[in-house]
Amino acid sequence: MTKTALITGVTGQDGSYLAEFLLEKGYEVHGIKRRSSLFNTARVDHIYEDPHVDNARFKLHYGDLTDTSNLTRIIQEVQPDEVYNLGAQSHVAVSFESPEYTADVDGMGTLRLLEAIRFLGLEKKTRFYQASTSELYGLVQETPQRETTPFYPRSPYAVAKLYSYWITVNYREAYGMYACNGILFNHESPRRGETFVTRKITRGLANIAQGLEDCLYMGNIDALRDWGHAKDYVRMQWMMLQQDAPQDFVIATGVQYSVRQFITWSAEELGISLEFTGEGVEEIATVTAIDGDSAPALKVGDVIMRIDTRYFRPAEVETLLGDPAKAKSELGWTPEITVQEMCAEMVAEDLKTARRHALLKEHGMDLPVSHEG
Ligand code: NDP
Ligand code: GDR
Repeated sequence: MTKTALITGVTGQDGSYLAEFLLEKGYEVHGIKRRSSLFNTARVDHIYEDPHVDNARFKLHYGDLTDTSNLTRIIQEVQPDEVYNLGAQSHVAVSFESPEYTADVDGMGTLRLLEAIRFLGLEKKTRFYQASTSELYGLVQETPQRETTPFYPRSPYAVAKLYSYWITVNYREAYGMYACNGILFNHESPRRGETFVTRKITRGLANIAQGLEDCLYMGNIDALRDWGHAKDYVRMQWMMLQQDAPQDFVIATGVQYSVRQFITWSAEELGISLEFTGEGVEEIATVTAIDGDSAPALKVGDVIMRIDTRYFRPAEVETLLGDPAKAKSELGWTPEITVQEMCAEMVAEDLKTARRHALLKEHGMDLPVSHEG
């Protein structure tokens, strides 16, 4: 029997990898996309199937996590075996600027989905995955963080996700639903949104190397994160829904590095050696050597990173380090891609794009480069 999955947030980083993964497993995959004035399906265009063709296994529906009626209608139509709730206003810094919207989408959105499943009498059929987050640990109470570590959220995003975590547990306990939380630590890829720190760095440095930008402006580069690859993490999202009983799991690598270290690695992938000097907001990174031909626009002595306080957050999560022991012992899951391999892949992809843009620029076809992030 072909299984049917519904993914909210299918146009995002994780949604696109998960859709690919489930299609490979033979699923019929439905995704919810938002109505937007521009196309927003770039991450899933390569798996798009013409809905007019018989037996299309990948289908998109317009919808929004703020709209109960459309969520209920889509679930009724799709009758999913599995729902993956990946949709969210997922940017922590943005959540301070749009706290109410973030609460609505990231908190109430989860309740709307769970209620729709229950209202439609699907609570014994439909399994539910909630995209929970290491941001729940916020001001960390224990290191490394595991399933039993107390939460202390530090942003409107994390507080909204805390509601979603507990409402998922509650529907499991109250209605016997197969509902579980994956408490995922940061995971990245070449498909990562451009304003998250890793992608901002790999894209920014590739652009600088090719002469499309001058300098990377960063926030708190002392922050420590446990970074994995999104491909490894979506595999685990699926595994969590294939067990005899629903449980919550921490998904992490168990290793942490600073944002500064990620800048150093990314620069090295471009053949650039950097020296960090100065303290606090005065800190800068200067080019000390250049190897190879990836950075034709740079010379020794160029300053390519500065601190801009506008990227500081009203309350920061300084350090996160996960303990994936339970996922390993109970599900046999371990990450296959290291953070250094992931960084190399991200830089290579962004360099390809930057080279194309530099070529266009050389021929008088200048493309605007967005600096926001
Ligand atoms: P992205 O930001 O890449 O994707 C978020 C998705 O949610 C996009 O498809 C976006 O649509 C969609 N979305 C946003 N608002 C709404 C809305 N109102 N209604 C419906 N859909 C909406 O996130 P990731 O793929 O990185 O993360 C997936 C999930 O996992 C998120 O819930 C995130 O909070 C959580 N998470 C992520 C981690 C990470 O490190 N990546 C770690 C832990 C948890 P559009 O494309 O139109 O913007
Ligand atoms: P995070 O990811 O907040 O951990 O949330 P992000 O990549 O945005 O920040 C990581 C750390 O880097 C610091 N930082 C900067 N961050 C950004 N975006 N831009 C900067 O210029 C910058 N300079 C320093 C941040 O302060 C932070 O400490 C991500 C999201 O995917 C969430 O949805 C998810 O739940 C968590 O990871 C786990």
